[in-house]
Amino acid sequence: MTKRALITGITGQDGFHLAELLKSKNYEIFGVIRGQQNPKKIIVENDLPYVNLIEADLTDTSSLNKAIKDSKPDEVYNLAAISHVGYSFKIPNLVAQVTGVGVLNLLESIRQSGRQEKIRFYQASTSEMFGGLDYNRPGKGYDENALFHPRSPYGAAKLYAHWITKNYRESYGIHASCGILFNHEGPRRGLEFVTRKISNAVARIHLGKQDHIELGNLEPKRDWGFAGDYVEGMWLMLQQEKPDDYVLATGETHSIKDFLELAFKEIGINDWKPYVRQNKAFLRPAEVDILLGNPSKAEKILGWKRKIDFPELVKIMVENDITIEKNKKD
Ligand code: F7E
Repeated sequence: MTKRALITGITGQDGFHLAELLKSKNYEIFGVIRGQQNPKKIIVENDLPYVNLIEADLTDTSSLNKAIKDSKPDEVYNLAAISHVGYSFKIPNLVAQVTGVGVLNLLESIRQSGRQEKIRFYQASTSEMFGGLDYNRPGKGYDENALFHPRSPYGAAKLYAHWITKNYRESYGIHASCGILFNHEGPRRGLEFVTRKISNAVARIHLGKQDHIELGNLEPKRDWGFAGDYVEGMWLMLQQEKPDDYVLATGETHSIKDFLELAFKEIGINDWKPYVRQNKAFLRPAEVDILLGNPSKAEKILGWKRKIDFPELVKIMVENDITIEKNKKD
């Protein structure tokens, strides 16, 4: 029988990859779209024509109730959030409402739908909940039992969402799982995130459209994987008999300087330094210095493993941006 999935955050990078994956598995897919005249609606309509769009908002419970009622989902994937860590310092209250309490609203809609036993729920938790502090850095990377110490309004809101999801699992028996995902990137990543910002700038420098890039702190290290690999892990979590929480990561960490190095090499530039300037506007009030994940549990229980490694990821992103920028007039 065809399964039905409801995806919040369908306009984002992960929504796109997940919809493609579920389509290949013959799901009927419903995507929550938010906001009046959302400019991303047309992109979803073009790129994912098989997705049924439903207008709703995580902060509006009645619209969520209707989304659940209309889509009658077997699986709900909550990928929606205000997800930019730096921006979350500027609108902390809104981030708490959307990224944090919004998840409670969605869980309540599921609980009160009369179909809670039939629905499996995925919550997009994040490595930002760990905070990257020295005392909290196990040698083999953060696993599901590492201590949490979020360093941003975004991380704190996600931690609330994480715990309320676990709470609904324990209190009401909802089949709810949290994927604690480390950074995952790719051609569909928004230009406001550092990897895509770099791949896009490198492409433009290559084509003579700009001569430098302005960045913030170049020292932080991240465990960067490919988003297409990670949505497979989300799906696998909901296919398990029992709900649980899993870290998805590569088990490697690289600095922004490493990313710059590989990205500029793709266009034949060995020394990236003359092309990079620091702009204090991109510094954050508190930084997460290092993130390294330990995906052993997901590898063992879900049989999940990342396929694309770091150099390949950088290459894919730069090549994609060169193609896009070549075809764009500006
Ligand atoms: O920053 C530094 C910045 O914004 C990475 C989100 O998907 O992953 C993402 O959060 C690092 C930080 O991602 C610029 O200070 C330097 O240390 O690409 P990012 P993020 O903050 O790691 C986690 C797992 C999530 O859950 C989030 O939703 O790069 N950095 N210069 C910069 N970052 C940005 N954005 N722009 C710069 O110019």
